[in-house]
Amino acid sequence: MDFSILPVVSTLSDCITIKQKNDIKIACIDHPKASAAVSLFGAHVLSYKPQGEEDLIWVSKNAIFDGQTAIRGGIPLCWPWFGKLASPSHGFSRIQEWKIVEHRENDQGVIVQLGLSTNETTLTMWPNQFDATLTIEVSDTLKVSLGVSNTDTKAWCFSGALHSYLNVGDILSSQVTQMGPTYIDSLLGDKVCEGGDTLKIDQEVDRVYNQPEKTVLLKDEKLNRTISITNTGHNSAVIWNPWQANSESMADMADDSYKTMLCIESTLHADSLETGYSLEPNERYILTTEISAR
Ligand code: TA6
Repeated sequence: MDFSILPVVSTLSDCITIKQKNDIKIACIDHPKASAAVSLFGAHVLSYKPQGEEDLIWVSKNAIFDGQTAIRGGIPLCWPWFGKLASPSHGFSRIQEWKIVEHRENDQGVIVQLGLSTNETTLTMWPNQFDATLTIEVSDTLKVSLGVSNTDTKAWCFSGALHSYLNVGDILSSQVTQMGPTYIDSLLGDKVCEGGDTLKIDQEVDRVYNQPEKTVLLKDEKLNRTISITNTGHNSAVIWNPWQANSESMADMADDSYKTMLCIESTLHADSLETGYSLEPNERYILTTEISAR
């Protein structure tokens, strides 16, 4: 999706312009090394194009930009829980309005940091005090870091993910390596399974790989590139493609969406809200993903 053509709301710096898409403000970054787009609704990365490269990030052409619905595609920020452990699905961060708290740029690239803290709405869904930042570093690679601090007087538990939708030329001529030997298969009632090193996607897949290598590789024959995904702070890497029937049944996916996307997620997975990572008062936790193409 081309965000550069949207109407300008304001100019933040030489490289950062705020644009508007329906009800959403989008920070558009344009630097000689790469361009990128980040929605302030959800702190949701929507695009990352290194110079001369097709977008590494996929956004559904039917995505809804109404400032209430989670955007389909990009890098949804799932926090303070991953999946359907509570409502809303994947936590509230991706449906909250974030603020730009800092931005910097030089000839190496651009850094934008967004922030979100406890407010009346978050307290109705999760009774804990927090301070979260999402730092987006746009350069020869895209680095996205979620930092969460416990500003409460008690410990709280969380899980989460940087749920990247990666753009592929053709899913059937793509393959994934370095996901590790074992996975929990959500399509088989969370059965623990063993898999081979090379994963070809030719049907619906929804798996939590619990021993991934630090870097996962997505080889895309059609676009003649390999996307590299390097994660830290995670305990697993989730892989998801809804395939045809689910794409057809989701209002914000086009029928053939599944052919050009694959989610490879930097995930801190937990089985319940109570068994997530426990963060003490004044402690901070950082979950990252770094994406590049070669
Ligand atoms: O990360 C995989 C997953 O949890 C799938 O089970 C699938 O439902 C997907 O995320 C999308 O979730 P969403 O709430 O965005 O529709």
